[in-house]
Amino acid sequence: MFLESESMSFNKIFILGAGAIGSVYGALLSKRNDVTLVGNKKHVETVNSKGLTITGDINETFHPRAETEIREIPEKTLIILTTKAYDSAAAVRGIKRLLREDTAVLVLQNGLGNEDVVRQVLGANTKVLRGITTMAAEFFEAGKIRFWNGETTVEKSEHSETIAKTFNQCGLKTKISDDIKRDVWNKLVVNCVINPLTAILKVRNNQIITDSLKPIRHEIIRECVEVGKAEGITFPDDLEERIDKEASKYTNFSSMCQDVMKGKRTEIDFLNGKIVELGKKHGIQTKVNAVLVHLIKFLEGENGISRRN
Ligand code: KPL
Repeated sequence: MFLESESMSFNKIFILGAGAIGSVYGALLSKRNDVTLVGNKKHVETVNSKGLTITGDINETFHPRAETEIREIPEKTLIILTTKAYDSAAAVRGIKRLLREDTAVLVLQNGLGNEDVVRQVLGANTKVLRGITTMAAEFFEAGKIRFWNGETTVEKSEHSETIAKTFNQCGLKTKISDDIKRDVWNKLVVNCVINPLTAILKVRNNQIITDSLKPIRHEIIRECVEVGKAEGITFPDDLEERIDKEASKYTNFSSMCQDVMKGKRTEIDFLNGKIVELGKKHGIQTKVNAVLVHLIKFLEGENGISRRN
């Protein structure tokens, strides 16, 4: 294990699951760090041959390394997990035997409970940290991503100062949370509102901020907050206004909307599905969230995705 005061940098950073968001982190971090993106074959080949072009809030081509799997983990490595939430267990199972005592794993995905899944697979000896991001990204095609800047928040731990410094140095605005559970829940509510509505309606995030959808948005939030409070979470009083304001800033297609449009499985089970699950545990009605889960599963079914996969 290395102490923060002894060393304030990582020898190596892997982006495990280099989709839209992960690729943006990898690109920006490659400005000053040895970064390898781990992603699908086509993306990896394009990044290695032509580079990774990020447009939107920046306009630049980067040249991180790219591989389809991690073969070796050097000392002082940070692994940023940005796979889809449902792929977490399989992704980390594949690297378990390569982990070192000083490897840190930062779980930077949407959804609730992901870090528990990762901890369960990797065991108590591996340092697993939770983080969240308000950045947004669209995967145009292999090697090309569009990006909306935002903020990264990481859980307090022995690695957090190093992570925050490493990220901030590369233009990724990052802070350390004083209550990561609260922050994860607040991001969860944002996703529970934006992701299924945009995916069902096939519109950009800011397009759901209409008066006609206000009762639905606010009912989703009300149910989430009731369940969250039963889990011991505190929320700001003006959460509805905050989410409306935040969503209206995003002109991107949400990750769930992109998944549905591409015929891919979504993260619904880790978002509104978790609200329904926890609602049952606490005896709280979550009818609107349940309807959204069913509608998204219908769309996944239309895309030929079996829930057993
Ligand atoms: O996390 C997101 C997502 O698309 O999954 C938001 C914050 C809604 C940005 O699109």
